[in-house]
Amino acid sequence: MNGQNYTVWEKQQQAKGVDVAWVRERIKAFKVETPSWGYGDSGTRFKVFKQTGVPRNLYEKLDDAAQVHKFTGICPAVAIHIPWDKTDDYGKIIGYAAELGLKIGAVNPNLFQGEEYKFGSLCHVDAKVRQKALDHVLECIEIAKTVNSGIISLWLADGTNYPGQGDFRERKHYLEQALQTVYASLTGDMRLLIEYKVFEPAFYHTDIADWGMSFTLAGKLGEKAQVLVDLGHHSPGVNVEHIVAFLLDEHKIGGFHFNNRKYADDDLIVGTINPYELFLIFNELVAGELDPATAATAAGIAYMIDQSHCIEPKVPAMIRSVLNIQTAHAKALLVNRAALRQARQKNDVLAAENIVREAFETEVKPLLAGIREELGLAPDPMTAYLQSGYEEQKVGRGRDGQGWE
Ligand code: PSV
Ligand code: MN
Ligand code: MN
Repeated sequence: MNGQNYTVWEKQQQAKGVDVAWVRERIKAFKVETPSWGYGDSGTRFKVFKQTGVPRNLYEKLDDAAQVHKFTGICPAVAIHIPWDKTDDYGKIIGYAAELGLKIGAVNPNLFQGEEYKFGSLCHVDAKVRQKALDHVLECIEIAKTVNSGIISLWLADGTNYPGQGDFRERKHYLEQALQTVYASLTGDMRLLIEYKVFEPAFYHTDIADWGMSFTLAGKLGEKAQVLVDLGHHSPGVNVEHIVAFLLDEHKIGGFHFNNRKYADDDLIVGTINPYELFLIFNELVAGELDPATAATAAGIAYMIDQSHCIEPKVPAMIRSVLNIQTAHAKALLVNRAALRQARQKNDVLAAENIVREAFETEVKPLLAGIREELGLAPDPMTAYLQSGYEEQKVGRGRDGQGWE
């Protein structure tokens, strides 16, 4: 679309009651965090497909994340996972990140890979294992303080495989006790985001299985504890946008883990299978931003990607994810809220559905390209990245700690 066509598009939107200047401002303000683990090797339960040139340490993960930020302009923070990203000098990490225009985002404890966690971590029957898990979370809080991160994203793999294996309520009590200590260690503006997941790795029961359980735990702790919604952690058919709206209204949504699901926790590129669902989630978030009663909670939401690409090249996969998120957000900003309200008041079902769907069907590529150019970015980040030569240069890292060759 050339400039003249864009002007026509803008006029059409204005005629529909869309405040285009506001839309542009909101798009510019939106940021999404990428995960350090999304740049490293990953695989399925059956095999890890090793790629050439994957980062071997946090510095190289930051190098890759910096590329995603360089070309999209909206990813200045990188989430870390401990111990995957453990280092003996976090000061150096912050400095290196700052040189790349990045900062460290959420700190994710890992309570799922130790041998001792075979039967659980914070919910384990053995007090020694529970203490070890708790110490790890407390260590992560200290790391978060060191790297100036305000967020601990807590996910437990705890659960059981068979009826009778565990005492649901006893495990819940263990968890509540541990979370009290965790919560008491948060300082300043730090927040604890509690992630839920319906199943996996445990198959019979999961100790924090759904948003209601995260919500209850967070509610008992206090304001600094909120729910983290990971798009891959629900049963098929669950209305995630409704959960989002409900949590927003309760001021209890603290963050997102974006990814794509078809069957379960697929962790693939967000927005590839069901872009309409992603848009509908943003539709609720934008509505929440516009409502003075929920605006502050909406503004505090940490938007994060939680993906592990195992068959596709990682940096372009992350760029695609970011672009899909930005597109869904832009489209949600185009919903004519006044007209939607009127249609709802009249119970005009077809008009209401049409207003929402029309925004989704609106082409936003020229809008986004124009905004990027205004910000000094290439209008098409994917093409620009692929032409930059970084993918080829990255291959030179080699493997096995040899460094760039
Ligand atoms: C678990 O499935 C999860 O969504 C949690 O957020 C973990 O920290 C992450 O994936 C690990 O990839
Ligand atoms: Mn997650
Ligand atoms: Mn997950």
